[in-house]
Amino acid sequence: MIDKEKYRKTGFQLVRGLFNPEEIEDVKNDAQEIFLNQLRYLQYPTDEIQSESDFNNLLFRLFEEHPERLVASGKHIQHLISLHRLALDERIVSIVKKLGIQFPNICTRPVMFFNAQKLAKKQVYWKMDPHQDWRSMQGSINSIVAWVALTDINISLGALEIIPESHKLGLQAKAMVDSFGLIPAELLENYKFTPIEVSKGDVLFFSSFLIHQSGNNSTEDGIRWSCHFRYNDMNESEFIERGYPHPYVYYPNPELITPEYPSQKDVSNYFANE
Ligand SMILES: O=C(O)CCC(=O)C(=O)O
Repeated sequence: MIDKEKYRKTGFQLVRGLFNPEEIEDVKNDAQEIFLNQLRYLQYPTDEIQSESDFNNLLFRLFEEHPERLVASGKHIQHLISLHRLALDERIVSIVKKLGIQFPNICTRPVMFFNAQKLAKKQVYWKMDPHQDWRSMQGSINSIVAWVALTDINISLGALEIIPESHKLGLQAKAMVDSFGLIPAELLENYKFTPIEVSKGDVLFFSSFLIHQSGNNSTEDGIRWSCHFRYNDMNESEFIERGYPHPYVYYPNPELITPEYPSQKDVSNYFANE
């Protein structure tokens, strides 16, 4: 049940089983299929995959041997149609409205995370320090984040950790580091994080001012799959008054990433053979 009063007090609302496991598996399978295309192309032994851990180990190998292919695949995963559909799903939108957003709008593109230390060159790519999302969003004061579990996530897989009621502290993230508005360590001395263990399909809604951090994925070969959506309220009066700031920048690389590609022949061959 959605309890707006409790949400306003605590800064979060956990909705168990908002999506059924099959719907969630479809989204994760799409992401894995993108990686599998690269693994097959490189002739990794994908036929021998029998478990999640077999798949994960091939992905760790891909990152070691061809990090640029893993990173590029990860970028395309952010554009999955199934991921974007989830962000637009009426079940999410209606809850965001019940929690106080009158005219919900997408704040920024959806993101999918697949966190494991073995898939990251920097800590921020698998474990985020305490931060508030509002600092990067700069949207409406009632903006909301929906954090969707794409797999079961317990403490050892790095359950998200939050500080209940910390949204009421207001904007404490003064500086941006690696695209996140980090919280000064002194402030945290007086607070305790609460880990939120979730099952696939559960959704944690929280105020963009709620202080949170990644838990520690301490598993040997587990990947912590999740996706995160952010919503503004286009009817919120101060957002209107501030002129609807939008801090995200998105532009294409001006270089040809595959040099000399495509030749005229590549293009005419494709259309000739279709
Ligand atoms: O999933 C996580 O561990 C942290 C994600 C997060 O905090 C964010 O995207 O703002």
